[in-house]
Amino acid sequence: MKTRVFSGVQPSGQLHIGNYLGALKNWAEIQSLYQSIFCIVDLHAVTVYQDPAVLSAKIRETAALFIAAGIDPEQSSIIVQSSVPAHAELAWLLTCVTPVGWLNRMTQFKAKAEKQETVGDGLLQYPVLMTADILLYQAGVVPVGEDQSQHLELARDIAQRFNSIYGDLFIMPATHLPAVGARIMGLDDPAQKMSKSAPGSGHAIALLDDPKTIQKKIARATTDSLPAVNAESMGPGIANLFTIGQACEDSITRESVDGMRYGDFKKRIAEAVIARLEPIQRRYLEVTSDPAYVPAILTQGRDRVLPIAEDTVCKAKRAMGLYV
Ligand code: AQP
Repeated sequence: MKTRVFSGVQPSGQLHIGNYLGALKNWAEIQSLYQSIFCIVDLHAVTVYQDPAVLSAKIRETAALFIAAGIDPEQSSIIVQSSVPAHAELAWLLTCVTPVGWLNRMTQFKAKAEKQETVGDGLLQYPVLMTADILLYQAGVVPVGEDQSQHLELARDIAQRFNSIYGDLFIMPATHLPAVGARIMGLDDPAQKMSKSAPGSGHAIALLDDPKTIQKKIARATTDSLPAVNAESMGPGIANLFTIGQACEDSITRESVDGMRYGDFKKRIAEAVIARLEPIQRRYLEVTSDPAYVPAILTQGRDRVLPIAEDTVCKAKRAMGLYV
């Protein structure tokens, strides 16, 4: 049997070029090598408040963007997390073997908790739910951006702890990072990860941004006060734009941009991003032209994965002595 791959994206805002280069592009490239399951993790999204009407629309939009970005629904299962109850059920079982100290150490929890007036327990439990997502399908490989590496390490720790208490059940998932684009930073602040929920129109390039908007955002991106690119020593803003360009187009290399004036360099990067996103945006329009298409793909995906998920939960409950 092929190794299983699992990964997910939260439908918590507009998907951006960081989500694409750190996750979706990688998924599309490796999907044929594995038995792949790609998930819209809506239960994760509600760890911070989401407007219900917006969330419900974003779930469909995110699924359509998966397909537009190259996920083939015949080859890979595309699912919505909340449509498979076993995600939440296994998460509870794993919560019971996870020390709170492990969760308190998570940097994403600390960063997100700082921004909340009241910190919901779901935010603390976020990485346990993510562990359940992965272990539910006995995924051997999890392709993610660098920001998720710590959560993946925790997933292995939780799996190991469960196995050592209740007997070997879960396989250890390996982290798979993209060669280029594992960490895309905000255009307005190259010290911060590009993020869906960050405020400001100059922060992220959305996958559905039109060419003019992309040109404008890149033209305004924060750089330093030097006049031209020094390929040997790029400041963080220029290095971030270079990473974006290089991940979008192979012909963008250090040699090809060395000595370019910043204005010309930014135009070149914008061209590469626009060219990379154009077929995705075209496909998105096709995919969404029939309103019944995406829901049908999500039902098909759920029906394919349900038996795997239910089997794992059953085994975990049995191992713990619960009533099955
Ligand atoms: N800036 C990034 N660079 C590279 N990869 C990234 N990913 C996210 N941001 C970057 C990768 O995209 C996948 C899905 O991310 P997510 O939606 O589950 O959550 P996130 O990491 O918290 O992404 P955001 O955009 O920052 O969302 P919000 O603002 O809602 O929290 C993951 O594989 C992630 O590594």
